[in-house]
Amino acid sequence: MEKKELIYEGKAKMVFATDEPGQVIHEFKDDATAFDGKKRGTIAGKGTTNAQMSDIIFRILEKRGIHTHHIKLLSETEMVTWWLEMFKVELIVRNYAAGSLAKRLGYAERTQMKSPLVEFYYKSDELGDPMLSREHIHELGLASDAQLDEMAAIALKVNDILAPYFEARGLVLADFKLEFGLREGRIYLGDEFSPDICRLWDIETGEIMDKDRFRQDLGRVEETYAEVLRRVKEEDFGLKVSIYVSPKKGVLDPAGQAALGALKSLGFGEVTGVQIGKYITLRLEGIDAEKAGERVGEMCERLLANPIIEDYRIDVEA
Ligand code: AIR
Ligand code: ASP
Repeated sequence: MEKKELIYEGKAKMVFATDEPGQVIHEFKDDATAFDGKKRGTIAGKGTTNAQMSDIIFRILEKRGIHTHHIKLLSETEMVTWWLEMFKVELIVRNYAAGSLAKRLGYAERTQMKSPLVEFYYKSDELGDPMLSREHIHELGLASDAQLDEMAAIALKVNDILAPYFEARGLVLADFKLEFGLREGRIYLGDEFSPDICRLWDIETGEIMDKDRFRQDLGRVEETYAEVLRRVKEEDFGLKVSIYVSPKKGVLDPAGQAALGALKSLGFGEVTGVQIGKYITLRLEGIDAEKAGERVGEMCERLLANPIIEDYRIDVEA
C-alpha cells in the first residue's frame, strides 16, 4: 500500500490518501489539545497508544457486529481505514456525570446516570463544540432523524460491549465520544477509540486514567496512557470455564468400545472400561461466576452437549 497526499489534518490525527480505492491511512500524533484547542501540548507515545488501542477496540466491535471504518494496523502509529464522509455531529454516551454534563445538570462528579445518556454535539472548534438538539441538527442539515436514530442505537450498543470490557480490566467507562460517517450510503463508526475520547476511572483506586490528566495537569499522563493500553492488550481477563462432556452411563459409546477393544488387543488387559467424551474451554466477560454457571448450562443444553445421551460437568474459575 502506498501512502499518498495528506487529505485532512485534525488536532490528533492526519489522514492520507492511498493507492487503494476508498482506503485511507490515519496517522496518530502525539499532539494533545483540550478545551477546543486552547490548551496545547504533547503526550509522548500517545500516537502509538491510541493507534494500537483503536485497532484492538475496533476489532472487538467488528466481531460484535458493529460496522466500523477499521481495516488494519499498518504501523505503530498508522491505521488503514475506509474513507468515510463524516457527519459533523459528535455523539457522547454517558454512564456517569463528569466534565460538561456535571456542570450542565449541576450533578456531583461521578454521579451514576439512571440509564446511559446519548447526546449530540456540533463538531465545530470555532463554536466550541456546542450541544445540539435534534431541531438544531435539522436546521443545520447535519443528519436526518433516521440517521440520528441509527447512530444513537449503535452508540448504545458500543456502550453495552465496552462497559463490561473495561470493567473486566479494572476500569469504569464513564463516558465516550463517537463520530460516524457514510460509505456507500451506509453508516459506519469512524474516528478512534482511545483515552483521548473517553473517561476511564480505575475501579479500585478511582484514579483518572484518560485525557483528563492532561486537561487538569494531573501529571503522569504518558504512564497512564501506556497503562490503559497494557490492560487493553491483556487477553486473560474474565472467567475461564471448563466443560467436560461424557457419554451417559448405559448409553452405547462406540468410540469408547472401539478403544477398549483396541487397548485389549495391544495387551492392556487391565482396562475394563473406556469412555470418550470432550473437553471444552470458554472465556467469558462481563458476567459473574454464578450467572456464568447458569448461562453455560444453557449453552450445554442447547448446543455444546447432547443432553439425551451425554452428561456434562461445568467448572468456573475466576
Ligand atoms: N470528547 C468530547 N469532545 C472531544 C472529546 N474527546 C470526549 C471527552 C469525554 C466526553 O467526550 O474526552 O470523554 C465528554 O466530554 P465533556 O467535555 O462534554 O464532558
Ligand atoms: N479534543 C478537543 C479539543 O482539543 C476537546 C477535548 O478533548 O477537551 O479541544
